[in-house]
Amino acid sequence: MTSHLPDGSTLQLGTATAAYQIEGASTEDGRGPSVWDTFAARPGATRDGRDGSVACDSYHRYAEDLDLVAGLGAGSWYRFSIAWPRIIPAGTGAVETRGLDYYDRLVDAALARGVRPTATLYHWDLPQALEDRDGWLNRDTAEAFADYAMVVHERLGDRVKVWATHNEPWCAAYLGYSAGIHAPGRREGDAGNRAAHHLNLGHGLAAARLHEAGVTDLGIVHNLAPFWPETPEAEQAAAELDAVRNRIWTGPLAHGAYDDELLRVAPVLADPTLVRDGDLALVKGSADWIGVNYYTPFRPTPADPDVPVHTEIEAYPGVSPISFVVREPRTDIGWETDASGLEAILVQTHERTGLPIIVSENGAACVDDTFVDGPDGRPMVDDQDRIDYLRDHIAATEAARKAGADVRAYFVWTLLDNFEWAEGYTKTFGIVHIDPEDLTRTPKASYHWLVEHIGSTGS
Ligand code: PNW
Repeated sequence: MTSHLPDGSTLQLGTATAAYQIEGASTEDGRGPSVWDTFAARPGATRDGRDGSVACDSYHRYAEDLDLVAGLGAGSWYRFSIAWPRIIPAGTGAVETRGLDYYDRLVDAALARGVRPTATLYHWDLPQALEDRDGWLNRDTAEAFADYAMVVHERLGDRVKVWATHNEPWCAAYLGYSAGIHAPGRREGDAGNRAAHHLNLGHGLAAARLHEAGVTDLGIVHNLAPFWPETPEAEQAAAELDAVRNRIWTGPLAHGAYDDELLRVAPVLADPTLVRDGDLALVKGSADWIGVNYYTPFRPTPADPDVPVHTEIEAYPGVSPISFVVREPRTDIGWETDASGLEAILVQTHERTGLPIIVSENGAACVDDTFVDGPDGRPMVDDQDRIDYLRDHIAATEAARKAGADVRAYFVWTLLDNFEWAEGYTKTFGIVHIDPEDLTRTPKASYHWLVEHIGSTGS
């Protein structure tokens, strides 16, 4: 079998985006509503009250965006996601050809520029019609996901060779169904655990069918994170968090099972009406690579009334009450910066799965209010703090490779300042600035830094 993954001789670099965060055009060409359209319309759901209906308007400006990706260097990778409600607007049933046509144009435009596309099938924009039937709490959603995956593959599979099923199903499950801070905004105790199982199942069902259709490089993208206890008293909680955040995904992939500690923390995962015979066997060995999205380490500490309980913890009814220490420095979104956490999670993921790894997202929200003259004389964001973050994390990725982790590629989150979910447009992760009025794209200093870095390392 030919593999289309980077071969690992050097670390390949690229950038990543997600459909709802950049496309806009949310009612165009027959796109159905998604849970994020519905959720973002609720008062208070996003920090600035805004949604993704216009976003970066990449639905119309994708050619310009791909010029920017191509400008990063020869053969650079572009990770994008496909909006399920553009393809099957009601979640199941009728296929919208105009939605497929859009991704067809996008992929052709990428290839024409020498950009290597990798597609993620699900980055949280569930068709609202499926949420109306209980979304990821309904096992049928997993089946519907596999059907949708096949429709997309049938159209794009001749040109897209590296695929991912889900992006960060942890967020979709726990932030969506237990913490209520992401769509669909439900706060229903351990619903997150049940949604998580159906996301695992959806991945497994889609993987079986995609492999049968000839896909050789199918992955899944997780936001795995290191949990570093601050004190010996927090060790138990750290292990429990590692179970619900990390091992709930890597266990089924590597062993076809949820481990005993996870089952203690999330007993519903032992319920045979939820986890049916054969579900986890389907997931075992189903990934050809694993994506790791990394931003920050977590430092659990015994519950302290003066340290706010992180939203994380509200998502896990079964985990011992704890707080998190967040050290300096922090990015603009409040997440601690520590590149050694990336090296640690890559080595741990290698040990747990043995799979080729892609750092499928890493980047920093920065204040972005310092301007200098750009190469064309126009003002350019001087985001030295983002450059420092990226340099240190790329170095940590190289360190993980030296330590034996099979890391093939590193994708910066993200190409464009975009709709940052519950934060609206208030937090910017882009290496390209977007003018809020007319959506003009202006590369930041970090973009130019990345061009030079890719040029000098030949990756
Ligand atoms: C990830 N949290 O999202 C996503 O994959 C991207 O779409 C996103 O833009 C990026 O990271 C930066 O946030 C997350 O609250 C959003 O724990 C929120 C959380 C985690 C991940």
